[in-house]
Amino acid sequence: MFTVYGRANSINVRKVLWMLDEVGQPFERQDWGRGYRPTSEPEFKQRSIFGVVPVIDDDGFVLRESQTIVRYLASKYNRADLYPTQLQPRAVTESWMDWASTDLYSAARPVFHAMIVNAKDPATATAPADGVADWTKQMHRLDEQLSSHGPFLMGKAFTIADIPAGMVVNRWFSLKFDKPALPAVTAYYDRLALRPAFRTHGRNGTP
Ligand SMILES: N[C@@H](CCC(=O)N[C@@H](CS)C(=O)NCC(=O)O)C(=O)O
Repeated sequence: MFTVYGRANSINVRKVLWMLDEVGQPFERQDWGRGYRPTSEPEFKQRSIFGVVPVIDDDGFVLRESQTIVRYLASKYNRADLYPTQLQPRAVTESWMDWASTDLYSAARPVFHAMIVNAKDPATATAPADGVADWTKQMHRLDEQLSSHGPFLMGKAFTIADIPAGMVVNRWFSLKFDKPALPAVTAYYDRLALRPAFRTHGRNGTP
């Protein structure tokens, strides 16, 4: 039995759900986290003392950290096409994942929190200008990489490097604020949407 502990609207849980579908791993999911069962409950904390989602339980093997789980699944299914086994391309893949979950996501987070998590009414919430400026700077970097070395982050083919970035790109296009034209990112968002797993868990109407 493979169980995912975490609400399906969390960006970190969605990375894992996307990857589960990419590799075809059957799973069940339990709703934990903001708006659902609190992760402070002992039943959750015995799986992760940090009290954050996602956590997986693969036949008794418990693991936290969304990106580690994505890499675990790629390795479990021997998907060298998604996660290169050669040292250097593997390291570059990981560098894109790290960048997306640190610099890119950290820049997106204040805007998301202002417009959705902390907004009295998300329909009328406005984006904080300084947050938009920080996020836009990182999105320009993504656009530059995709236009010069794309169409995916590792070049010709989709890899797990695209999962954390793809989730932030979905958030970028899902939130309403003035954005510069980023042609390579726009094409990337459409290209990712050719993947059923991204349509189900990423570009599914949820920011
Ligand atoms: N580094 C962790 C971060 C996990 C995290 O911050 N999860 C958020 C949701 S995206 C969370 O659990 N928030 C508290 C909650 O939902 O109760 C990962 O990538 O798995």
